[in-house]
Formats: sequence, structure tokens, C-alpha cells
Amino acid sequence: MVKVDIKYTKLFINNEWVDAVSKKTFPTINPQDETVITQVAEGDKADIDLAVKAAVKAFHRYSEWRLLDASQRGRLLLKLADLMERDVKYLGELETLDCGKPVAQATGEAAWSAQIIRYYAGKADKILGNTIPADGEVLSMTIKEPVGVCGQILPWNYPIPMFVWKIAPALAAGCTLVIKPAEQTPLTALALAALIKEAGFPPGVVNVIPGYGPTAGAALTNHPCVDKMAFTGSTEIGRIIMSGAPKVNLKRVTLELGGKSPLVIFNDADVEKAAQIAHRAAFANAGQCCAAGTRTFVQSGIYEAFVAKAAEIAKKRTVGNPYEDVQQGPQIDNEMFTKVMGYIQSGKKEARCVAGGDRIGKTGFYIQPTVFADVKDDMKIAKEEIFGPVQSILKFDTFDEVIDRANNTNYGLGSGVVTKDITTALAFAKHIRAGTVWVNTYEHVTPQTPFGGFKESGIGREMGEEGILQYLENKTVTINLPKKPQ
Ligand code: TXE
Repeated sequence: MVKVDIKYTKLFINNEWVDAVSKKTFPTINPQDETVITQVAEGDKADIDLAVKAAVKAFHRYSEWRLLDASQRGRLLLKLADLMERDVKYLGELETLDCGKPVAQATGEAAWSAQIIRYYAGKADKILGNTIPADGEVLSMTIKEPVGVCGQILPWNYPIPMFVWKIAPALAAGCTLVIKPAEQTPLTALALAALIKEAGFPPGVVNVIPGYGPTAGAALTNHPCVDKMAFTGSTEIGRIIMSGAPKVNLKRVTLELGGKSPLVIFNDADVEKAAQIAHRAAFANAGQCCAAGTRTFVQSGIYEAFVAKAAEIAKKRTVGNPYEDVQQGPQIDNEMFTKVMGYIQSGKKEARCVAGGDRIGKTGFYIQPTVFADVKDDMKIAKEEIFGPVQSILKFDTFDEVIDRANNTNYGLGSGVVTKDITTALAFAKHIRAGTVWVNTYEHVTPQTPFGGFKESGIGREMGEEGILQYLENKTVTINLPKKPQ
């Protein structure tokens, strides 16, 4: 076991480390062996209120933060990216400890997150309005302003990237923030808070309050001084956040929720390459990925060859101690482990299990990469988000049939197509109802490209130009200007 130094376990308010008002703490658990890693201060309503007050103060029109040039906001973000890169090894090891993902992956995610910060740093002084040829004797223009104090609630599956997806556009836009990391993975959020302070962000600009959803999360959602909520997590909680917002102040809401994404493989695909793409789509991050390609649709001509290849690749997937050179660590916690095993039991009753199907070992939340063939659309494993290392392979015959079936879900986050035919690929991209379409690849997500969902997979987009627009208000300024001097 690698020894990781845990430096921060308190709440981060106003650039200070403080205990919870209640003095309560909660344990964060190591998913490798189910032991308590450490106790973390447990934020609740009173702490959220203090953090929101700090963020409101930091958003005052004459605050140090608001008086910065936009380019200076960009420079602070660049400094933060540099610090993340300096600490990338530590951040990766800490992430692995708290959420169990392989350390090389965790370190890679920390490095990638620094690139996302750089992307938005460059945007800070390129937030442009318009001049408008308005009717009448006027000059009209729009000014894009920060939306204000933002509450951001994070999931546990990609703790560092999700923290960065939320803070980078918001800070480039000039907002101030209160962040609630997932209760399963508070440690890297606190380590990043320390880097934010070191980078020189003024007090109150970023506040981080670990705690539980129904207490700290709900207090943030229902706070009247929060102007916008950004949330990544389950569709169930997304609905609660969405419905809570209008009750207090009609705060803006963006949501990045669940999925049951289809990956469609046509007869003309190279079976080996397609099976590799589909494997990564289903099993990346132990299947704990909102856009995971969990419904693998394969055309009938190559179906059995594909199933054999998919099973072969899954059986070779290395699962174990995430500090070693493995492809997959444990699932995040007992709740998710039990949920995923329940889906596997259900799949074993209804479909053909061609790989995996059991847990690994007796302690730690390890699950065998599991592949089901002959899956039908109405099976539970084909309909519900499993969020674990489970691939369901379905058979189809025609283009229109598979489009109808792929779209027959309340979700619409990711999608993919594997084919050598450009017309098939573009027709798929046109007719699939999902926020992202990957062609001959999967889950290629970049800082430059917007990410988000159709239907119940979410509202709004993160990353790219769209990502920063979600943190900006549009102000129209109309000035009397006679067409002819009087
Ligand atoms: O999510 P929750 P959970 C999906 C996936 C998974 C399921 C449940 O299918 O099996 O969600 O996971 C906070 N008010 N995804 O239970 O509960 C909570 O503290 C305000 C998809 O972990 O949605 C945490 O910070 N906040 C996903 C965050 O919401 C509340 C990533 C997410 O937790 C709250 C994770 C409340 N009432 C799970 N209740 C994705 N889209 O990537 C909880 N929270």
C-alpha cells in the first residue's frame, strides 16, 4: 500500500481551514480494503451559510476579485494549472486512495484537468458581447457578466476532473463559488482548495464544504443567495435540484446526469478494433462513467464473432490493487458494489453471461469485468444505468431498427458508431438523440468540445465555449444616440 500524506480534512471557507460549526466529522473510506482513511469535517446548513456569505462578499462590486482585470483572472488560473502540474503525482496518489481508480489513470486525469484550466484561463479576457443595430436613435450593446455566486455539487467518479470542469469556466467568467464534493471523495477537492489559495485567489472566491447531499447539498441548493447551481450526479438528485431552485430564487441550474449510452457497430467494422473500442466504452473507470457505452448494439453479420472477441478482451482485463499496473480498481463503495452485483445477478437470469459475473476477493469492492450477450431491450440491464463493469451486447439487423432502439431511452448523453462507411456514420450522427456522438472512437472528451445531455441526461453543457456561457448573464445596454447631431 502506498503511503499518501493527507494534509487537509477541514472545511475551506474564505481561504481558511475551519471545523464544522457542529464540530461533526464523517469518515472517508478506502474502497480497496473498506478501512477508514480519515475523518473529514462534515459541513451542514450553518457551514454552507458561512461559505455562501464569504462568496457573496467576494462577489461585491468593489471586492479584490471583482476589481481584477479579466486577464488577471486568467493568470491566476494559469498559476493554478502550474501548481496542479507540480503536484500531479501527489494528486493522483490521493485520488487513488479515496476513490480506487488506477494510479496512472488518476495522475493522467489530474494532468488533463490542468489543461482544462489552461483552456479556460485563455478565455477569461475573451468574453465578448455584441454591438447591435437596434431600431431607433440608439446604440445598443451586450455585456456578458458573471452570473454571481455559484453552488457546485460534485460526484465521486472523476473527483479532480469534475472539480475542474466546474471551477475553471466559473472562475474565468468571474463568479465566486461554494463547492460540495461527493461524500465518498472529499480529499482531492480539499487538496485543490489549498492550491487555489497558494495560486493567490482572494479569500471567499472558492469555498469547499465536504458533507452529505441531503444536508450540505440541499442547503446549498436552497440558499437564497446562490445565483446558480451546477450539478453532476444521478438523474434522481438532478430532479430534486431542479425542482428546489424555483422555490427560493429561480437560480439558474445546469445538470450533468446519468446515461445508458448506445454504441452501434455495423457489419463493415473490423471486429477486433470495434471490440476494443466497445470494451473501453463499457469498462473505462470500472464502468463508473456517465457516458459509458453500456448498450453495445452489434449488427447480425458479425454478432457472434464480436461476442467472442468482447469476452476474450474482458477476461484479460487486469483488476486489482490500483497502485499497481492494472486497468481496473475497486468500485467506489459498498452501496455501488451491492447495486452493481444486483444488476449482474439480474443479467445472469435473463441473458447469456460470457465473461465475469462475480466479485473478486472478499474485501474491497472489486468486480469482474462482466459481459452479457443476447441482451434484449426490455431487460433491466439494458434499461437502467448500472454504473459498473458490465457490458450488454444486443443484436440488430437494420439501420432504422437500431436508431429506434438506441433512442428508446429517457437518457441522451453519449453515443457511438463504428463503421467504415462515412454515410452511415453521418446518418447515425444526424438521427441519434444524444449530446455527443463518437465515430470510430469513444469517450474522447476535450476541453474544447462541449459535453452534456439530451433528455434526462441533463441541462446545459460543460467544456468548450458553451461551458463558460453557463456562467455568464447577458446584459443589454441601450444608449440614446441621435442619428444626426442636433
Ligand atoms: O449519486 P448522487 P450517487 C449515477 C449512477 C449512480 C447513481 C447514484 O447511476 O449509480 O447516480 O450515485 C449529492 N441535494 N451517477 O448516489 O446521490 C451527493 O452528496 C443536493 C451518475 O453517488 O446523485 C453528491 O455530491 N445534493 C454520475 C452528488 O449529489 C445531493 C456520477 C451526487 O450524488 C442530494 C455519480 C440532495 N438531496 C453517480 N443528494 C454522473 N452523471 O457522472 C445527494 N447529493
